[in-house]
Amino acid sequence: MKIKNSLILALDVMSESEAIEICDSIKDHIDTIKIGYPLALAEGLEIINKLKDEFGFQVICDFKVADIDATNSKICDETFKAGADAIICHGFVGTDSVQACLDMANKHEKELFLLTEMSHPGAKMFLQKNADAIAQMGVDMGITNYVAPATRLDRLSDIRNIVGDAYIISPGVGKQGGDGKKTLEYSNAIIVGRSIYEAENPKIACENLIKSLE
Ligand code: NUP
Repeated sequence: MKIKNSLILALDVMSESEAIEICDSIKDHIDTIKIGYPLALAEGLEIINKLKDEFGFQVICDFKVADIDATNSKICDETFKAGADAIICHGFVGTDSVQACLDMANKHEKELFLLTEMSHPGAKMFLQKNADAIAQMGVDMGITNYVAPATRLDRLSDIRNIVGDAYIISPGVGKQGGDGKKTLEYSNAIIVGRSIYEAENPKIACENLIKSLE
């Protein structure tokens, strides 16, 4: 996936009108939007095509798919049918569950991102202990896209070493404390939400962030 300015907007706002207003202000700088449960539950999956049609964005659906294989297939199928260019799934559920997501992504000729270690403090409790194995599972399965944390660069670096030249996108820059420029030493793109959409002027926040990455 090619991502303008190596910057993905996490659009976790709660209404279409807010989403459109923010997208309109940042559209010159960003071409890839990540939506998750907040906006999808508030406005339905139709929001995906609205964002694509109005702005020409690529849309990544952050649904952290984590069910049995049969259910994962259905979740991914519906998401891709609704227009998503990519979906994020969890890895801790194991090969069969992740394979179901990969098969559905391949069927629709879309992308799958495998979430390895999460960026928040709670990820240290359970997920971190298995994150290297999750990344290795992804490599063994031929997965070429990963999500890994901007908040722990040592862990991001470890995951980079495991996945080689695969594509990594990283959340946790800004509000969660991660540094964008340092993150991009290991990662292909950063995911930023609140520091942009909660800013008084999202466009300027975006421009300042992009400058800080140079
Ligand atoms: O490990 C993860 N951490 C994380 O923050 C995996 C994620 N998908 N996210 C998402 O990235 C989170 O749900 C939010 O949509 C975005 C970060 O937003 P912010 O902290 O920049 O506001």
